[in-house]
Amino acid sequence: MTDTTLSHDALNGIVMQIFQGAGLSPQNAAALARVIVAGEGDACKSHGIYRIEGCLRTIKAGKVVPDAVPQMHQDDSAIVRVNAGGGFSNAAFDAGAPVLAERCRTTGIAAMVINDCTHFAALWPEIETLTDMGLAAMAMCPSYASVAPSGGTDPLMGTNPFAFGWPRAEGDPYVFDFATSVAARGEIELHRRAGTPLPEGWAIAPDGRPTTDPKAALAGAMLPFGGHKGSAISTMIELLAGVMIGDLTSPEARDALGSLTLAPAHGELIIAFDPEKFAAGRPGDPFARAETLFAAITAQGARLPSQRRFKARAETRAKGIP
Ligand code: NDP
Ligand code: PYC
Repeated sequence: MTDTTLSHDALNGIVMQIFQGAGLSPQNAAALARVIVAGEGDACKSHGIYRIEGCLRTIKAGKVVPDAVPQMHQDDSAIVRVNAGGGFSNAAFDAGAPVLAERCRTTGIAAMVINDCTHFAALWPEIETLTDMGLAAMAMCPSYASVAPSGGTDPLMGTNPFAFGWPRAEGDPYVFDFATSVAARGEIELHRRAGTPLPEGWAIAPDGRPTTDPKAALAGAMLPFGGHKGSAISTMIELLAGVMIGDLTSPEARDALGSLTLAPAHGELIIAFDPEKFAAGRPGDPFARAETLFAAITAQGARLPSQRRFKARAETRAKGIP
């Protein structure tokens, strides 16, 4: 490491110290530090160390339970339920993931429902936890109302992230993780802080006109990716990871919090799949067939999602995080 870089471990120690100093229990501080350092280390700045400040403001405002202990509720079904008890989602995920994986290996498919959590994080660290266990997985959650439906002008949906992962025997898993808005709100906030304009097509101002001004975008509405298609996927996330799991939708989360400047509270849905169980009795090995598909994508010069991230991770592990 140099005098302008930190190792992952060193940054993790600092972030842990900051959160414990703000009153988070060691369990919650460790879970938060892990995803924030992972974000910074993978050059995902919209969910890296810049998020510390927002988490601290959310703790100070009394909107998150700093020493919450996740409570697991198990029955015989394929649904593993974890109540975060008003704490951050990350400790709840860490508590439920091994149970989810075990249930999935038995039944072929299983879901984890996280309720009553404050959520600020990227989803790919969770997806990678499950792909590391040899499972395919998807994760999704609402956020708070900041995105207009396609054809509308008022914020209603959240930036609702959607992530998927497929395990690979060699090398990094196949993972994508994106906001269902054109870009994450964190990207707009980073433009605001840097004083740089947004690319066109990201947002509309409060008067409904297109804007490249980050302040006007934050006050107005962000736009869904892919027009009506992103809008529909975002609506699906409101239904599955809000309504269906008995937790808040994005407009409800905004109204409950009364602000778009603190981390929102709602639920999250994670679904795990055992590819070998799904493919049983069918021709071909699912993992080998997936490799054929990935090779055909990259043979065209296209890159797989997360390749930029994995490259950044290798670099920051070798040289430190700037
Ligand atoms: P990006 O648009 O930057 O990236 C989305 C995905 O597309 C990534 O997996 C990325 O991989 C991949 N990708 C980008 N360019 C290419 C390309 N040319 N070819 C193939 N794949 C590509 O992300 P977003 O701004 O939409 O979201 C950022 C993060 O914000 C996510 O991690 C998400 O979970 C988080 N988020 C969290 C929310 C919450 O409520 N908790 C709300 C909204 C977002 P790579 O990283 O390698 O570029
Ligand atoms: O970047 O859109 C976002 C976001 C919202 C909540 C957490 N991240």
